[in-house]
Amino acid sequence: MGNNRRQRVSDCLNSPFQVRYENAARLQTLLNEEGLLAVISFGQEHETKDARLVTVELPELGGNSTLEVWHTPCSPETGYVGEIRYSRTDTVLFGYIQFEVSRVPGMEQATYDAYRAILACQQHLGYPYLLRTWNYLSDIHREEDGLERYRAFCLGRHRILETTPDFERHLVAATAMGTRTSQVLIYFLAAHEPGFRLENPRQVSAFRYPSHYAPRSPSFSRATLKPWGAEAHLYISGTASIVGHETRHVDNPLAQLDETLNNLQSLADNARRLHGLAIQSLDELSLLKVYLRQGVEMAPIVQCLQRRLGGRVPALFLQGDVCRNDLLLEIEAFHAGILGIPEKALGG
Ligand code: 3EB
Repeated sequence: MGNNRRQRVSDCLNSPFQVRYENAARLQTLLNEEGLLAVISFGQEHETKDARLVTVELPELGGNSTLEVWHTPCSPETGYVGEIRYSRTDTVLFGYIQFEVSRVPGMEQATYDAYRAILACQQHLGYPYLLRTWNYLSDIHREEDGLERYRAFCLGRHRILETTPDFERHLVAATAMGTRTSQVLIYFLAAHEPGFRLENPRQVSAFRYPSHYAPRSPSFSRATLKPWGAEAHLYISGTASIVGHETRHVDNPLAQLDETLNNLQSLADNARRLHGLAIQSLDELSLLKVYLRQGVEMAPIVQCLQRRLGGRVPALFLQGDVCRNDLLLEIEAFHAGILGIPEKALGG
């Protein structure tokens, strides 16, 4: 790909990329396309090494083999900065880091170091603001030196992010999910300008969770809203059946799904009220990614989703270990929409 970034400025005035689910049989074709910012595959890792390709090693459910494809009208440039592989346009930076965590120095320090490498890459290339992160952690519930690995991850992430200017205001949407492989994978999206941090009035902000969940609270926001000209992207974090800061409906997957959808609706309402994002109901979302804990049956979840969303939103189902033991499922979402006038500015 080299340095031939043949792009017209006008191409990137609105959303710099679009996201779609496509059939995994298209992988080679996609990798030969110029306008590919990133492609995320699921399940087994591929032989092909490409800075635009990451593999989330979680089994896809439902018998399909799906890719998440980030198309751009530009020609991304790819490369390395330190341990980060990246793909970028003039507007956005996609990057990832993958590593083994050994007992020494352990998950906290490994997370600290990984995020330090990400921040350095962002600084070096000039995309200082994160918009969203995905964190896939091996053995997320295992205890090491008396601390669950997810909690050690939270410690390391907090310790590095709190060194950045105005860090709570700039917290971004995230996913943190357990995998059954040995490596940790973190991938991210960053830009020249920050997005807006969005919280959910039904939920205590994760960065304000009481300390019994983790010695340092999880450093993420419920969503990031990023205006791109007259358009906007809404990156919604992994969202679960949590009201206030407590898990609801322990052992009841369908009730957890219902509560999760209530949370997603409340977030969408907040994006409309505060920023004028043109979204009324969840069936307008662009994409969903549904994570089910092992043993949770998929068919009833699909039925219930169809009842509430009418089956109009493309959804990908993965099996993963949600980071709180009592959560049976989690849903993340992406929405590309239009910005209008915020209701709050109209007195709404
Ligand atoms: C929750 O709402 C569920 O630590 O980055 C969801 C998404 C969750 C991201 C993270 C954790 C994270 O607290 C867990």
